[in-house]
Amino acid sequence: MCEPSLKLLDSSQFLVELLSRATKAPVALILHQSADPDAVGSAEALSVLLKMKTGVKCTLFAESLNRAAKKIVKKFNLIIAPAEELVDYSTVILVDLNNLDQIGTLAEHFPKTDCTVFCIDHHVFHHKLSQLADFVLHDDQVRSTAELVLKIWLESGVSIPSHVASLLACAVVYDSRHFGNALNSTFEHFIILLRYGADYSVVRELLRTPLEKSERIARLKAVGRIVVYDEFDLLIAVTTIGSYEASVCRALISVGADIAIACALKKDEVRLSARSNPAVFNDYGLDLAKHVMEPLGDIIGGSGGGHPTAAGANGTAASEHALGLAVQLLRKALKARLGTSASSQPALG
Ligand SMILES: [Mn+2]
Repeated sequence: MCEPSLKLLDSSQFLVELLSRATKAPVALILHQSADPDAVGSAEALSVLLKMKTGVKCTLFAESLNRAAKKIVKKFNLIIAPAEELVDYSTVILVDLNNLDQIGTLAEHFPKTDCTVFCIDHHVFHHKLSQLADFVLHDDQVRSTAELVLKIWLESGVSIPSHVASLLACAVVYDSRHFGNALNSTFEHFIILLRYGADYSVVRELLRTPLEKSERIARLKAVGRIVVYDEFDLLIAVTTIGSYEASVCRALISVGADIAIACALKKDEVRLSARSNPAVFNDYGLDLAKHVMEPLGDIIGGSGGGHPTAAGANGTAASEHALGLAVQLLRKALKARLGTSASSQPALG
């Protein structure tokens, strides 16, 4: 599928490679499962640029969209193609993801041969990426893939249309959690998008997605099954749930957990999500993607990854077993960072 050596490029080299290959044959832009505003906005912005520069046909593929992404797709009349149409592409761009376990059923249709694979992403670098992609633009020091797409647009010399600026602005605001974890550069990039005509009132409205009843029920049930460990001077909350594992983690962090891990069993697949407050990464150096979810994904026969403070893994283990492994990996990583032993007794359960 790929050339033997992965090429890590900067934004201008990435654009040059992309323009040299995306000329006549159509291009597929592939998004992760439950694609979010960053995935959708980045992919559409990139496809608009490619169409303007080369006239090539670009198609976006995603197994599913989250609620905010659905609103964006509707507002901007975007088209997301069904998985069955992902055939015979010789150029593929992975957007906002860096391993194929994140694309769900699209993986069955992923081109197997003679395909040049580009990847543009800001998640923690995944060790499998070198076997997957030929050309990579990767930077985990930006809060969104959209900021990497913005750099490409600025390199291209083409003025950014206002609707593209709004799409990228949605992505930046969403992935920075409404600037809650923004860096100086996040604001700088956002201001550039405003100058190109991004409309913040539109962005705010599109990203307003009150929780559905089923999600609130999942959160409440998860609280009923919670076990809290008081270790390493941290409150670690773990729980099992049927779905909404990422939402459950966010809820547990907001009510006081330093680290939250939620495990959901869906059919024959187990999915785990983890979140930590920023102090856990800043003060302890714990990277949930690198130290916990990536190794966990390998152990349970699936894959894991994400960001230092927001990560996930899936596989095929029993949920209690997978959750136990996650806690073990977490303890091991914290011990390695602190050089202390700690009680394994639940603080409350
Ligand atoms: Mn993202």
